[in-house]
Amino acid sequence: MRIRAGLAVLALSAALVPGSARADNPIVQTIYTADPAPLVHNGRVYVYTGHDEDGSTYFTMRDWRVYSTADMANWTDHGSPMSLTTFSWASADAWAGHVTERNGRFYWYVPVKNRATGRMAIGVGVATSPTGPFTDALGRPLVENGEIDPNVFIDDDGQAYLYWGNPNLWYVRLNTDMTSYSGGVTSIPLTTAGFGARTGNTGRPTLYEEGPWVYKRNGLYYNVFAAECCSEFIGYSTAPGPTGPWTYRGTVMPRQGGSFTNHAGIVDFNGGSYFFYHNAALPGGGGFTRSVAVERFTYRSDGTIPAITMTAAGPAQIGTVNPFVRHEGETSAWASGVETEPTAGGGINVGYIDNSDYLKVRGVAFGGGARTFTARVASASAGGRIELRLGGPSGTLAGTCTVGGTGGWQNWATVSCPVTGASGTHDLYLRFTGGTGYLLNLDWWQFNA
Ligand code: FUB
Repeated sequence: MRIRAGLAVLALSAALVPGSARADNPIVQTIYTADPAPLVHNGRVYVYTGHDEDGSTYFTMRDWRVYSTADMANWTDHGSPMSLTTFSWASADAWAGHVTERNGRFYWYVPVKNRATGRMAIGVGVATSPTGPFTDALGRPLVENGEIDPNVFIDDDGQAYLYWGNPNLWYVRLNTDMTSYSGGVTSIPLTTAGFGARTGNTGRPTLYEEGPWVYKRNGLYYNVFAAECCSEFIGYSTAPGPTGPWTYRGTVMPRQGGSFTNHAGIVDFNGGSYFFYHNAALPGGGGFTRSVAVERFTYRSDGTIPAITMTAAGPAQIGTVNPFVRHEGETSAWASGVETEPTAGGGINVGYIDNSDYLKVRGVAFGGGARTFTARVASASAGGRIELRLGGPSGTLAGTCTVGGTGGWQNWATVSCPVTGASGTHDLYLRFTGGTGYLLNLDWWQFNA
């Protein structure tokens, strides 16, 4: 799949961020992503997403994806560690899931269509790493009532709750194994006091539509959800306990961004609070070709959530990137024109690179200066060049590495070239140039001082 940073992104940037030259939202530019579920683990934010297929005219989704960051600006693509094929009993609809960690295991709760019943059911993938691979924990659905969008919250007393639902809102109490539950499937009453009154369409009594995101902060329980389809906005309710009673508190994110759905996930990381959502910001974007984005926000002193607006800039970077250690090619703030793919032998590489494609790495601290640049590359064609530019894809040229053919797209070789004028902190652009057709693949890069 090939999404070019074109007029749609520039138009969104101009519309949402007057005067801003940065445009690092949405956080994934190589494919369409949806339904973000963030998880903080070991100093990184992992975001688990769905994957809208190119040209989709329905929620045509076959696998899930994982991305992570340490600085909220540069995101690493970890590929697809779970798909419909993980669940032998599932036939379609790899929709909005949620990952939680317990006792060193990562549990990925997902809604999929049960082939046997034709209904939506909740399956559980399990892994020992946040990036998988995930396997089917049960070999069957954990719970099935035709409804979607699972979300798990583990309270301070260790009791875990699985919430889900559209058009209703349900929960079960999970056992500590996270793959079974005690007691029955319980309905959360959708009262207008709890979830707001719908003014317009349909027979639904409240604003609640789908996509619950339940968490606890300073003793208060929050349920942030997609409201009042279609199009959806994001609203929220609070409660004194994990099962209610809920009180509707208002809008978190208004209708914006060109997708008729939205889907929320919230985490605190490194002293900041971050709101993940999706929109239609990439070229070709729409209700079935969505993209995950993120904003930083601050709770009000009374714990209420301010209205959050979509931006094309995204959050400020935390810290800087050290160029003198190895970086994966698939870690960037913006990837223009390229794709990622599994690398033979493991990992991910950047591929399908054409003339003028580029990768932006935000906030690279060269300090007193870099002398050389080294990259792991492969090319089944005649190769091309990697231009090292500072501040923009046409910014100051600090070096050019020539890449020749290596005899295959997975035949890897190391190339180096001299660097001049790279000192201080800059956004680094790896700009690829050459002839027609695919030029080269990039696995990793590093500068030397
Ligand atoms: O992505 C498919 C569905 O669209 C999700 O399950 C809902 O939350 C909505 O975003």
